[in-house]
Order: sequence, then structure tokens, then C-alpha cells
Amino acid sequence: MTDPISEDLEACAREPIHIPGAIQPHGVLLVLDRSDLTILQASRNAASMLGASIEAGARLADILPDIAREISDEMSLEESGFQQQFDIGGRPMNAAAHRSGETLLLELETVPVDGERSVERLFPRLRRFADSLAAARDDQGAAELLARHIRGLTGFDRVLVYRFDEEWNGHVIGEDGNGVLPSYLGLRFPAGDIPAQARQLYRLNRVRIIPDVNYVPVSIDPDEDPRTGQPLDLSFSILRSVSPIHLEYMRNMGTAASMSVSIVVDGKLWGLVACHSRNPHMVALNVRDACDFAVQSAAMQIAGRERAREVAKQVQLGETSRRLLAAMTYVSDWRKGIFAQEQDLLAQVGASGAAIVAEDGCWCAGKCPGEAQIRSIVDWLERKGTPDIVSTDHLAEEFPDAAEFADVGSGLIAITISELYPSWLLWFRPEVVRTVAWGGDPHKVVREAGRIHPRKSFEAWKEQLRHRSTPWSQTEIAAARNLRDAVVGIVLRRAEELAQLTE
Ligand code: BLA
Repeated sequence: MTDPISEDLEACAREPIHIPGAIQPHGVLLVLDRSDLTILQASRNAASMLGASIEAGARLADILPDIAREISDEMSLEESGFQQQFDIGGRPMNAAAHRSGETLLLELETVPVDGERSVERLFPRLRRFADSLAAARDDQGAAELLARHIRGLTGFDRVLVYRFDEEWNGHVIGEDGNGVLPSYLGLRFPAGDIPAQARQLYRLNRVRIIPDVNYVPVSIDPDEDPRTGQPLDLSFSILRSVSPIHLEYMRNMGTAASMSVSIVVDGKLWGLVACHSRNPHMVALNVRDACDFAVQSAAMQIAGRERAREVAKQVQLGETSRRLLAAMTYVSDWRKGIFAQEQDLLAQVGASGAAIVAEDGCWCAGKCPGEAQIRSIVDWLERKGTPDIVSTDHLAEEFPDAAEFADVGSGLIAITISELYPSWLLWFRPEVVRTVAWGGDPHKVVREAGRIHPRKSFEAWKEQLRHRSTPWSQTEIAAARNLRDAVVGIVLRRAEELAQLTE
């Protein structure tokens, strides 16, 4: 990748967002020595917000005795951190603390005044959500329900359920809004909108909030750990100052406040719930926690359904596989066996055509390109020196000649079986023309003053995808691989039997 845009995107992914050296101003950060809770570093707004003078070397017990007492009790018991509400200088503040190496990061956050979302009201809401989620008929229904519930909890203008695809582009699959911000339902957003290091961080730290995009960052004093000289790692901080590029993105989108909650399924970032308001908007820490709980519950339900569908498919493919194997075992040439089960051969990977190419012939089942075209694919595969299995839903991208026969061969799985005369088994899928709507033209990356900027417009931009088939699923690719292993096994056994006969 050498074009300026790819370089820019790679540079984006290198921005060290976990060590910005500053926090957002709706709270205070104190970095404490874990052993005696002395203050090592403090955000520069600490004195004014806490109404106390904070000096390096001071002890937390002398400044905030209630919090110091609770922390020493709680942190020794609980590895995962601590959260509680305190009265500081006559106003309620939420305290959160987590360990980071030898230090403890204590964050104190102002509590928005919002009786509607008090703790007493959270539990009945969560229970109602759990009940309705269990009744949701499909993923779409669950995503809509989740968006509605999170909006009810938080009061944002618009809540989106955003799902990543294999290339890390995102797709808005659920939405709830009050009409203040435009609808993004059904739109896709390119992978570069959330670079790799941000995704990595969001997998580990699931909730983040930017209550006011026009905030002035508050730096930390001293800016490095006085004992190690290292910058302060804010990966797990709730106040971490945000990447300026992302703030520009939010302004371009017309949003002044944003919160997002990661959807993590089996340890992998599956998607995000992204919330926005046109005006600044804050959500209390305990409500953000309730959102995290609701989002992970919905994620488990969606993932459970997905798994059930995959298992059903695997069982079905397993049966097809067994019939194919039986057919190959009782004939002298495996290729004849496999073609005697034409329907199973296609069903094995959900293809509409299949072909075997060897020196002594070319056999086709279902809808295939012509023989010369099939041979040109094999020549290309051999020139490429490909691995044992190749799969693509966009053959013409890598092999432009394939555009000619896109109607039957836009998608390809190819496996090679090496024997005395190498053979290729190819499966084909036809073109399925799709129109995809993006949130703004993803090819229109803005470069100004030598660096990349987020695009200015998020207006729906439609792109027609040509020469592509429906994608092959992981289960289908695994089924092709299994069949290859089985054929190789049969071929080897035959060769051994033959060798014994001729000894
Ligand atoms: C972060 N980008 C984010 C976040 C979201 C998005 C949700 C997490 C922070 C938050 O909750 O606001 C993107 N927001 C979206 C998308 C939708 C949405 C896709 O509402 C769709 C509906 N962004 C760019 C470019 C770069 C970039 C070109 O557009 C890099 C050059 C970077 N985005 C970027 C960075 C972060 C980010 C660095 C991390 C911000 C941080 O946590 O510090």
C-alpha cells in the first residue's frame, strides 16, 4: 500500500490515543501510589473542582478521607475496579478507580441532574428490556429493541446499532431517534472511520462518552509519571481526552455529544451502539454501566442465534459430506464418484456450478463458465502459485478476465489435489448485483495541510457493486477444505494400495 490515502489511514491507526496526556473537563483525575495513596499526578482542574489544594506528595486521606477509606477497603477485595457516589464540597460526584501497574487512577465525575434515570428506575427498565429481548423474533428485531432501550436509558437524540463486517466496515442495523438528527439506518461506514488501535481499545474498555465535542482538554501535572518518566496510560480511564480527528468527525456529522458501547461477542468486537445528540449531553456513570449490561445481554442473544444457525448448517453439510465420501470410496476414480452425486457436490458449499480440471479432461456440473474460460482460471491459479484452497466473492478483482463470465462465475472456491496428474476442483457462484448505501462517499477522503481529514458530508451515497457473488461463509469454506482433505486421503490410500500390488 503506497498511495497517499492508504498511508494516511495507516498514520491514523498509529495515533497513540491511549496516551493523550489530557482528560475531558467534566471530571478530575488523580494518579495515586497504590501502596499509600499519595498523589503522584493530578489533572490541572483538580483544585478548582474539588475545592481543595492538591500538591504532589499529598495523601488522599487528608484531602478526600471518605474516598480514601472506601478505596483501601474495596480495591484490596476487588480486582476489577471500584465505583461509588460521594458528596464532595456539597455536590454529588461519581468516583471510579482502576489499577494501572503500581498506580491507581482515581476519577471523579460530575453527576448530571436527571431524576428520571435514577438507580431506582434502572432496574425495572432493565428487567422489562430482558423480557422483551427474549421475545424478539430475529436479529433485526433485537437490534431495534436495543436501540430503543438505550435511548430510553440515556436520552440521546439518536441511537444506532452498528455491526462490523469482515473488513471492519460498519453497517447500521438498528436505530431509534427523535428526528432531531438524520436517520442512518441501513447505511454503511468505511473501516477507516474507526481505526485499528481504537477498535483494539474499545474491545477492552467497552464504554466511552464525549459529553461536549467543543471541550477544552485539561492536561495532567506533571505530564509524565515522576517515578518512571513514562506517559500516563489512559486506556481504562473514563475521562480520557479524545483524538482531535474524531472530534472533527463529530462536528462534521452535526453532533455535539456522543457515547458508544462496544458489542463484544466471544472476545471479538462485533459492533458498537453509537449514541448522539445535537447538543451537549451527559449520562451518569451508573446509567452508562446499565447500558453496558443491556448491550452485552443483547449481544449474547444475537450471538446465540447466529451460533444455532451455523450449527444447523454444519450438520447439514456434514451429511452431504458423508454421502460424497461414500460415493468416492467405491469407485476407482474419485472424480467419477463425486460427479455421480452432482447435487451434493454443489450443496457442499452452496455453489451453483462445479468443475474438475485435470490433464485428461474437464468435467462440469450445474452452471459453469466455458471450458476455455475454466482452463484460463486454472492457468491463472497456477501462475499465482496459490495455496491449497482459494476463495473469493469477487474473482474479477484479482483476475480481470473473469468479468466476461461474471454471470456464472463471480464467486470461486478452488481446491487443488496433487497426485500424479494434479487436479483442480472449482466451485462457482453467479453475480448478484447489489446496491450499497454509504454514510457519505467513502472514496472522498479529504486531504488538507498534508494530512487526512474526516469527510464533510454523511449524506447517503449509493454504490452499485458489480461482478460479485454472495460471500462464502466460514462454514462453507471449511466444508470445501474438509472435502479436499478427504479426497487427498482417498488418493493417497489408492496410491499405497497400488504400490503394494506392484511390489
Ligand atoms: C473513534 N469513530 C470513533 C468512534 C466512533 C467512530 C463511534 C468512537 C468514539 C465515539 O463514541 O464517538 C465512528 N461514529 C462513527 C461511525 C458512525 C458514528 C462510523 O456515529 C456511524 C454512524 N476517523 C475518521 C478518520 C480517522 C478517524 C479519517 O473519519 C483517522 C484519520 C479516527 N475515529 C478516529 C479515531 C478514533 C475514532 C482516532 C478514536 C477516538 C478516541 O477514542 O480517542
